[in-house]
Amino acid sequence: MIHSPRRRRRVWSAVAAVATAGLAATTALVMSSGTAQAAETLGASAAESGRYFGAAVVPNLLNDGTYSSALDGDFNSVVAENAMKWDATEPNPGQFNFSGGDQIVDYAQARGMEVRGHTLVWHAQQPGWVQNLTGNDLRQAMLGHIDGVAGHWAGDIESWDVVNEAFEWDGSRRQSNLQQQLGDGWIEEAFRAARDADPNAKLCYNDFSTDGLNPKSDGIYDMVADFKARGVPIDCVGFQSHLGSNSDLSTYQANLQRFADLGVDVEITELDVGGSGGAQANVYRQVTEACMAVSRCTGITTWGITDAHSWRGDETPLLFDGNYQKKDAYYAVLDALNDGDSEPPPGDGGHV
Ligand code: 9MR
Repeated sequence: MIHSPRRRRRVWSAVAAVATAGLAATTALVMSSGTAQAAETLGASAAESGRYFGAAVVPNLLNDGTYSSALDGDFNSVVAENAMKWDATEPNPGQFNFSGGDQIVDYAQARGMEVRGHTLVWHAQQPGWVQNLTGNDLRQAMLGHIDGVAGHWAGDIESWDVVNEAFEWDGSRRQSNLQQQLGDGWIEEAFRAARDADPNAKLCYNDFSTDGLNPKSDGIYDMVADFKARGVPIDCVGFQSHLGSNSDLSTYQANLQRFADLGVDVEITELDVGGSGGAQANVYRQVTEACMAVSRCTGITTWGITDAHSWRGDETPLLFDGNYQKKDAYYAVLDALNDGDSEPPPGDGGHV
């Protein structure tokens, strides 16, 4: 298949990234009144250890000045909350619509931000025409979708969530249409197709409720170990991390580390924490510290920017409140990214 020529943009985005990073570093040095190294935005702080700090975004909101100011001010990576999913990108067989995703990629490249890809194959948000396919028709649809979408953005995407949420809590495979129609091999077929379509993107498996050593993360661990042993292309595992203030994170870091020890990167891909105040901030801090402690944890993405636009908005789970004010959780993350060297929040006597 001949894909549109987005690939050449990588060079320009790299130039822009260097320029932006340089500016950010200079600004941080000039503005910091405390320790010289503590950067003052999430993105710049993460970048100091070679990591990214990202947010899930919605194309329409990129035109909202308050939203885009918050995004530009603190984040150096974006992912489409919905715009790159199967229902959005291939509403009819072989007929692609890249408009929302293109808007996000263009926005990011103009600012030197990285782009994560989410998600090529998932049991949810499939267009109607896919839901009724069986056997080899479904296989061909899946492979054609991966070729079309990953091919279109080839060279633009840092890491793709190739397969999303294919496991159950007990570590068994989810009995989706993909699993039932295509059998166990469908996940590796998807990864091989993604590698062919975009050899430059890192390829991730992504899931939720994998926030520690548990039967579900065990099942995924076994799959990744098997892929690595047999040379199936996989580069990273995404830990969504949809959490609450009471989440038990006692084995969170150990879980990240055991995956990293298999030879894949790990990424926190959809972080949000229901709650408020210090309890919420503490969970955010623990997640950030865990990522910082695992050298192969390459970055953190929060599943949105502001509580005003969140899939679980009534739980106020994000770093900025509904009026775009930075919350305790924001300062906890910033401080953890700076290894405890951040300035305290305005009007606060000490660290969160
Ligand atoms: O945040 C997304 C929401 O706007 C959509 O309605 C929903 C549809 O299933 O998907 C949400 O994003 C999900 C993500 O793609 C995969 N992990 C769970 C996320 C929250 O449901």
